[in-house]
Amino acid sequence: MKQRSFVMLKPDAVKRRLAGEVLTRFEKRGLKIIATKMMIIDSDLAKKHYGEHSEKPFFKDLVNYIISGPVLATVIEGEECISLIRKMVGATNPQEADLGTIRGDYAIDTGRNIIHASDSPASAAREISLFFEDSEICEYTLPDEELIYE
Ligand code: YYY
Ligand code: MG
Repeated sequence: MKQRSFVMLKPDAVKRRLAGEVLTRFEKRGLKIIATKMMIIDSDLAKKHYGEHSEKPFFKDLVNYIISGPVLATVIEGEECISLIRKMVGATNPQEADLGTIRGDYAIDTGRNIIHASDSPASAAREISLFFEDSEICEYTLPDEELIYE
């Protein structure tokens, strides 16, 4: 099933000049970027985005960190792409992330783990609507889709 996932390159990724490299991984996999924008998010949006963690001890640091610099908010589309992207991203704690995953290749600390990706269809829908208007999402066909999909 075709899915959309919300992917966000965190301030460490942008400031370490890794944004292009990380997006390239998704492009090379055959996934389609259908929206992206750089933004400095305010604490209201950050708290909503990470609402499920509001009672966790790391919540305050997480919010302060995610508003500390620019993020690249992105929507990616592809067959079953929510779980596919989570596999490409790797474990939350980069120390436990396999080599070859984004976090396993570029990150060291949990609190600076480069990237966010939706963990379910429900969170993808919620997160995409938090960050994007429908009019900001671009529907188009890739010329090589028949080489990517059966
Ligand atoms: O979805 P994912 O980003 O892999 O992990 P979550 O459990 O949703 O946590 C969101 C975010 O919170 C994580 O990417 C880093 C931060 N965090 C933390 O700082 N310390 C923890 N023990 C767990 C998560
Ligand atoms: Mg999560």
